[in-house]
Amino acid sequence: MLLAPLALVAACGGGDKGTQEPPSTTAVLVDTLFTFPSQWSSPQLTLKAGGTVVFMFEGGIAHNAIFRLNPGNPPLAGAPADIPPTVNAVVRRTFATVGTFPVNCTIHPGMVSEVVVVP
Ligand SMILES: [Cu+2]
Repeated sequence: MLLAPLALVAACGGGDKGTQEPPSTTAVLVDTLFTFPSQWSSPQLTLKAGGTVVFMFEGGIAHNAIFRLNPGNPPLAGAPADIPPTVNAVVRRTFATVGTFPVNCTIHPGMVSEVVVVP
């Protein structure tokens, strides 16, 4: 099998005029994740520290959310409390700690998003 060549953009740092590039995504204080039948509505959210994710559990299907990829691992430092299996309800979780937190529904393999928490 042939792999398509990647188009790479050379990033040469020669043009620095003393300003920093803004972040590529906009961090917000409130964002929403909906449940589609077996996936989250977005693969990634960028949240300001102290912000809230509103989890909209819809469609009559039970989903949960744990904030780590491996259910056997202990919770990540700074992660909010896991959300137990939930049907047709709204659950909010606050992310107070900077870091990257997977959002993993263990009922549906591969139903993973992540919350990137920035200062
Ligand atoms: Cu699910």
